Amino acid sequence: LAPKEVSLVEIGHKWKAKVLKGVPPPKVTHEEKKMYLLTMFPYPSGSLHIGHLRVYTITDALNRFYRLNGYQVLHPMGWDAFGLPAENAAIERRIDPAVWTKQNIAKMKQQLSTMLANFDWDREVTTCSPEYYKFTQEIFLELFKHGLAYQKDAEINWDPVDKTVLANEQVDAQGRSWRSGAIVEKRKLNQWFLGITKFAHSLQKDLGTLKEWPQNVKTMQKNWVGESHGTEVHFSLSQRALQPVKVFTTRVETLFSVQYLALAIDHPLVQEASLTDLELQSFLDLAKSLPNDSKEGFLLKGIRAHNPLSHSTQFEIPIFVAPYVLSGYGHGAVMGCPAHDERDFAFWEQSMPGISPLPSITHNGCNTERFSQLPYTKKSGILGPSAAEFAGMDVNQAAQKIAEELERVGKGKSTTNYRLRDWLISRQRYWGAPIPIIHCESCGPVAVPKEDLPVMLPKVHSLATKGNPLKNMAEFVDAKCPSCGSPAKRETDTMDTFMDSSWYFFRYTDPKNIKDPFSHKAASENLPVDLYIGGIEHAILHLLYSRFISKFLASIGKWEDKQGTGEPFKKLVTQGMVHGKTLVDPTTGRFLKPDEVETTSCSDVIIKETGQKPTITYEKMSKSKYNGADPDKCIESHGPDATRAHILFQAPISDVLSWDETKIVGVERWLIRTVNLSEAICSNCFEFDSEYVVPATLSGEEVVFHNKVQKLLESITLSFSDSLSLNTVISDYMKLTNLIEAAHNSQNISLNLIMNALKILITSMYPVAPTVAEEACDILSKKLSWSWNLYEWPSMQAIRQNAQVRYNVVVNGKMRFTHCADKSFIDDRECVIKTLTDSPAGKKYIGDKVIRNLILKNKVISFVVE
Ligand code: ANZ
Ligand code: ZN
Repeated sequence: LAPKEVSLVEIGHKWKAKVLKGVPPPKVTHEEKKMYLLTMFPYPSGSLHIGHLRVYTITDALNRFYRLNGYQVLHPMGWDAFGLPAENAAIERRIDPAVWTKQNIAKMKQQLSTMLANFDWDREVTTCSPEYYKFTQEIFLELFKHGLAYQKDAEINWDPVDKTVLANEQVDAQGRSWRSGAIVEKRKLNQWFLGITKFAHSLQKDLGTLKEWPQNVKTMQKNWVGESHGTEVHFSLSQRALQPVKVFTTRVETLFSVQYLALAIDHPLVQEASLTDLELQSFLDLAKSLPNDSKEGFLLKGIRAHNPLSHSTQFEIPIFVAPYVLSGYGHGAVMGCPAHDERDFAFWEQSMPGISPLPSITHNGCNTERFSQLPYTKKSGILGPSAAEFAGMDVNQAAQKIAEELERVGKGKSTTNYRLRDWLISRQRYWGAPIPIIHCESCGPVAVPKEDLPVMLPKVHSLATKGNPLKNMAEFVDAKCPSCGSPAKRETDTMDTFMDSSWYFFRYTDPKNIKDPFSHKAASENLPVDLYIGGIEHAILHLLYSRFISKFLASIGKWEDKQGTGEPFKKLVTQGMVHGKTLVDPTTGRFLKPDEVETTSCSDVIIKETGQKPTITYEKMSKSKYNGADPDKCIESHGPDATRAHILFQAPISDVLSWDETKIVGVERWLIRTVNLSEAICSNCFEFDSEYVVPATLSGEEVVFHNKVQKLLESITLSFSDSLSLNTVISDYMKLTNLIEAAHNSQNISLNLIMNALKILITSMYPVAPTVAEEACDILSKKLSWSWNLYEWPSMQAIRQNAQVRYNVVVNGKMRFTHCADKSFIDDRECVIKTLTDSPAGKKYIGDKVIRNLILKNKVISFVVE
């Protein structure tokens, strides 16, 4: 092929306008062939980063693939536009967050079009627009109506930098804010919560139905919900006026080894005792700063507890206050079994000197000495003599019998506990959807009537400080009680932005609805989402909240799914991160800027100043490491098609992608070759039969060619529809290109068959490289005065039996060489003799000798010569 100047950038520009008009309508559209392809909508932060480019390339390619296959694809896009980043940026720049957000959306939309991402823009949603948040508020009010939105005083996580409350989920294990990184403080405030725990069981159970979710995400969800089956046990107290202490245990069979009770620092009993006990007060002050795994304890004086199944009537169990007991879990109280639990053992070591642990589970039912190594935490063994009438039972049976007995005497029951807490949605910030509630002195919190929605977020002239300016805006705060008409105060908290993103995929199904968030019909027809693609960073919160809201909306009849679980996402794919090439000076350990290095003539990278080689690694992109990549620049210098193909080619979609722009030359060369190949094949100027179908008989070489083409087509098709192995799609394209090039050079394959294969290549490339595919299609159509529908996925054709036979050629009884030819080859004796005696091997073994006889039998050609 003559190399030709093809500019992928130019091709990209040339076709951009056309491609942007929308994906061409597929030829066949079956009502039942529907696909809801969802990609996590971005924060309008101002520019697309390379991670966005990656995920939108994936969904865009899939979108085009499914349309070419005749699906009606829903491929919408929108903006998760409320939230702190916008607000903080607006404060810094002293501009209205609404204006800032709008500018960013415009810019990012432009970038999306540059990368040729084809979204259903007529379904665009922006969560900060009143048309959208009106319905976020309506959904809040539905929750309120159903008792699932409520206010309570809560010890909350206060982010001192962003000056707002954070959900537990937004605080990391080190106690830092997920956003600002500040150490979070505890404060007590009256806050709004959503009753997600009412759905805890279904959130846990239905994970089992999500067959097409990655296991790691399901495990994270499961742990987050933290369902735990156990028993509630009531311990009565020596001060009989007091309520018994309830504990939650998953090991009720250890009841006879309880040696103390431990209470969380805000347990009601502790709070009450602290009113009169100064020592306890100072312990509680100290406890606030102790780490969670601390084994400090404070013995409550003058009060003891009684084991509910003990035959002794004495109150012999001491009660401690211990920070290791979590206040939010179970009943905030633990029955301490030093002999059988690690944490209790550690506590006992520190706080109960001189008392030995009392195991109640034994190896064989009598010999407790065998467990010299306490604590014995295995859930197996036989209950020992201390277990009264349960002695001799194995642990599982004992657990059941003890629970039954507790229930019978009214001192306990089986229960299920969850780690999941209700969702705190109050935010004391401006840039969010106002909570649509009016507080009235006589009626309490009252819902804003539906016809008064949205509660508009008032404009602020300058957002000078962090915190909530709404509080100080009398015109916002002062309102009339919708119920009794007396003067009342509007709620000034705004909603957590996870609330906005928990239902946006419903809105996409019916984005223009002005009456309701969405219609029952539109949602039920389109949901659940067939394929949801997004970042692993949303594996817990966003997905959990979305599942909750979807289930809630299903439970109140707003939509209906075939499975009846209310699960919103059928298949989930988490795309991997993009890491940037990071250069480090090996002597100083300093991160190097790209312009501090150069490439030598022997293509080594060296540090300009020192001539040393830098250490190269791939790491999470960050400004301080100078390893970021700008999607715009890449598209500008290589064109959108090459950029997209490069992204897909470099790594399987769920793996980390190590971004190295220099490696793009490979796909660039391939794309140019496809254009050149189209030109070259056309320049033969033959009459291509536009009605061409692969004929029934093909030559042996043609069969081989045909089969290879079909196998590659099958592999490409399955990669898109099944395995989502999009990196191998690119390598399959390359193989197909090589195959066609070789066939074209070999001259043994009919041009019609080659042209047919070229059409397969070009159409199947379209999802990834739409402009190059269209350019190639254009070349062929122009030169050959026929056109084909590029927008129809090539149908797969049967693999042909290979007609080639390998014949063994025997000369005077000796097997000399082999010859490949059609089955029909031996039908023509003259042709056999001529072909074989002319072949190089034939010349050697037969030469000019006289042929006396020729026997043709099966795959053996036998010469008798003299
Ligand atoms: C007695 C016992 C004996 C326990 C034993 C364990 C082993 P999961 O599985 O996470 O639900 N627990 C209960 N409430 C607690 C609280 N508020 N803070 C800290 N720990 C608490 O754990 C349940 C177990 O955690 C319960 O079972 C209880 O200790 C403890 F050999 O009760 B166990
Ligand atoms: Zn009122």
